[in-house]
Amino acid sequence: MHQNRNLFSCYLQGKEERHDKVAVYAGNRDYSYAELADQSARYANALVDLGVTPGDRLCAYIDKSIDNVFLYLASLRAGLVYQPLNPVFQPAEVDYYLADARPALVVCSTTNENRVRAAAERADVKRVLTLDRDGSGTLAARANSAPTDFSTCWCDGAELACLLYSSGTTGKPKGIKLSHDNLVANVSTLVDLWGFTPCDVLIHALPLFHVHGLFVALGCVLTAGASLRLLEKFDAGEIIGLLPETTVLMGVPTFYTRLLKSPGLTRDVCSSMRLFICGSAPLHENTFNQFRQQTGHAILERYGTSETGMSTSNPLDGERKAGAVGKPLPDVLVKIEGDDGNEVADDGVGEILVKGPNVFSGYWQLDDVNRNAFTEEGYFRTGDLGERDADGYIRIVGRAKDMIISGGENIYPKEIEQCLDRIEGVSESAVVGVDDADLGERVVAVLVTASDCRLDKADIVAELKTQLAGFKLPRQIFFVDELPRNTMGKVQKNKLRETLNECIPELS
Ligand code: MCA
Repeated sequence: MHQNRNLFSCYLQGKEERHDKVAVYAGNRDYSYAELADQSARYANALVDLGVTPGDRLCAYIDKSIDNVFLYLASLRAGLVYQPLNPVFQPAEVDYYLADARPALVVCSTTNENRVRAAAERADVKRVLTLDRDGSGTLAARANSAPTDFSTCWCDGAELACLLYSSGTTGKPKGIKLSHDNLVANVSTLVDLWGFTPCDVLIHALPLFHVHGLFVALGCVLTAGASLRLLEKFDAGEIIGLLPETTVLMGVPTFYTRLLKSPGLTRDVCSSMRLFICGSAPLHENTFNQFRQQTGHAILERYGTSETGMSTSNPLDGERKAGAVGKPLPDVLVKIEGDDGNEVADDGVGEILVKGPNVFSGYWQLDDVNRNAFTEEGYFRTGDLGERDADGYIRIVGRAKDMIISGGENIYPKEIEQCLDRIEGVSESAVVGVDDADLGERVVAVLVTASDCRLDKADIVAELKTQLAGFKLPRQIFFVDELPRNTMGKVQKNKLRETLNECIPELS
């Protein structure tokens, strides 16, 4: 009989030799691999008792905690499709995800329970249970009294493990279907490529609802039988304090710029570190160089998308080039396609296309979109623009899609513009990302108002706050008489961005 291809097996199944080893340090406790197995079994039993069955979606709208890790593992073990949501989403945003994915169960914090119950009712979602950061809640209570043995759901590999959402030019988030095979293939490659061993200790300060924190950081550690320190969120001082007992850090560029600004980041505190990895947004060459000078470490930059997981990486051994995201992973094919549909020559710019076992099978219930998302040969069109140098290293030079990356979070202008356009007195709006030393890009809104209307910026933000998560809110708002348009009447966002970058000072 062939082996179970459930992602959980890759992490823990039948790996008795690592049972006593610490898997996670969280708060002032540590959790062994055996405890992860037991606790995830309890949660899996609780889920099955609730009547959910393999293939059902489980929406996790919860804060980061060790119980969040148990729940994620339980979802895999029970054969459910894990749908994580950013816990800072507003009810209006949650409505959409519930209506689209139709989960069998939503797990949320007690604070959000009433709002989620109302949203669940609107979307005809039957079960709402709670799980709080401190390990309490109605689901936690059920798990606490459940048995610690559970037979992990058998998978052939093609079954969905996760449904992650990313927005698009229309402003409507799309569900990304990731199978157990997609996730196993990518994490296994990364563990080898980045030289993970059971001796590694990784600082985990990323959210647990994105590819980066969930599949890459947590995934590499569990696959390798290493350990991680689970931090609630990024805090530069806390991380610098932990570096002497750490071997790997994964982060977005904002982590590195903030670490450089903090006191105490020296070669000495990094002496046990073997690897700093960066992704999710472009790492500025200055940050790479300054970090190297101050710590002696060349940050390893890599590139991925939610649809593909990781696709390229700078090498563990060998030159890590500043401003480059490295070469395709060993089992991944990357093509750079020009406007004419042909592959471009070295140093030519084109769209990055990706094919391999890491690539998702399509967007959730969006057959029309899926037809254009892949080429005839099965390459996924990332929408990112790149070029490949003579050594085979790829650089990301732009995005074909109208998207802002702020602090590693992807933000879609359309979604914000739609909210702005609904405000009385706003005739039209354009939202762009301008350069920001801390976040890489920050959200800026430019508005045209009706001639007889004076709008207050604070009121606009207050109105947006009721509909959008805080990280999407414009940090600055400008009023103009008209938006720059091309001859076709299309708003020239590039021009707007250039003007704003030239005219407005950095925020302090
Ligand atoms: C928080 N705020 C933000 C952001 N995060 N504003 C803009 N952009 C952000 N990313 C706002 C909050 O709304 C709040 O506003 C204020 O900042 C402080 O909030 P706090 O939670 O304290 O923020 P922070 O701790 O400073 O967070 C910044 C951060 C965080 C550390 C950069 O956003 C982060 O961990 N980002 C990582 C995201 C990530 O994992 N991306 C991977 C996705 P107010 O004060 O007004 O309320 S991409 C991926 O997975 C792909 C495939 C890949 O390749 O990796």
